[in-house]
Amino acid sequence: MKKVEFKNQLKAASELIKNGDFFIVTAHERPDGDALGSMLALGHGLKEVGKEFILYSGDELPKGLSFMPGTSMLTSNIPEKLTNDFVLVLLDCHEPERPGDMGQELFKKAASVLILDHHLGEGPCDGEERTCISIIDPSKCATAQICFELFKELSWPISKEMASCIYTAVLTDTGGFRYSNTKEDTFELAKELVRLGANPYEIALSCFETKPLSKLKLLGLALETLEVHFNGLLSIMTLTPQMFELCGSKESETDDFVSYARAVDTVEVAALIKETKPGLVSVSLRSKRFVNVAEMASHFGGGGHFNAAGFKVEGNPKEIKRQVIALAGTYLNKDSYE
Ligand SMILES: [Mn+2]
Repeated sequence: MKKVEFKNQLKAASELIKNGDFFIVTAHERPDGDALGSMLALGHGLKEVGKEFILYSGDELPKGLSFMPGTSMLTSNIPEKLTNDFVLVLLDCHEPERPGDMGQELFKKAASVLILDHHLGEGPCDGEERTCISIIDPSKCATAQICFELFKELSWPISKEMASCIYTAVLTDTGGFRYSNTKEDTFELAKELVRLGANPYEIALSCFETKPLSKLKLLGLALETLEVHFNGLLSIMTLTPQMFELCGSKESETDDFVSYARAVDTVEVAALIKETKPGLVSVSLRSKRFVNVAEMASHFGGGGHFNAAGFKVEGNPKEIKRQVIALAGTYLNKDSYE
């Protein structure tokens, strides 16, 4: 997104917020630190200026993110008699179905729509007659960075709570300032957030060093399944419903497992193949440098970023694994598959 266009869209978005009275704010399902951080930061801001709003998430709050200030504002209930007099704010995703069951309905009913996202892809605003503003900027390290810039455009004061939510989003979406989306302006943003009251040590402890034992036990089982293909260029880890049951752990606890597969020295592409319920398979893909895993995921109806993406399909996990290996092979320029 060009700078001028970004600035113009930001202005339009701030007008939409100033003029709106009632907002339904949501993000992609199985929300991560950026999805929740963006929602909560916006919630704090809307509350401060006296706007009515709902922060909707159909999922249970992931335990590891429950430290974020303002989680009591989240709800999984949308009033049944919903007038269409609301602004839908879609965060950290741009497809109306990404928030889960309610997504499409909210998108249909909304009087106007605002989308803030940093994933690759086009928003649904083309051809819309109502106000539909989408700011999709993959150059941003996190959606919360766009939120922060929007708050500045609105001249909202940024509280310690808002700063902490945004810092959490930035820290988690950059993998602790390690991923390729970490740039000069990421550190500038982080510096400003710390100045505004975010506590880097406490947030880092909460994000990375408060794992439930069940999660580490499950990670142990997952690591047992680690295998490599194409001379070590592709690594794959697998999780079955039985493993979840054995460890008493939840799907939300596996969000960073794929990074262990990616950490193998020879690896370019890593995949975590996870059968959460019998027949329901979700796959996380990561790459280090040259493979666009968002494009890989799009072959299965998914999407994401250049170096981090995923998809969810129904089917046999063994068959899906075979397909992932075959597809990865075409990206890793191999003549034959193992
Ligand atoms: Mn994000």
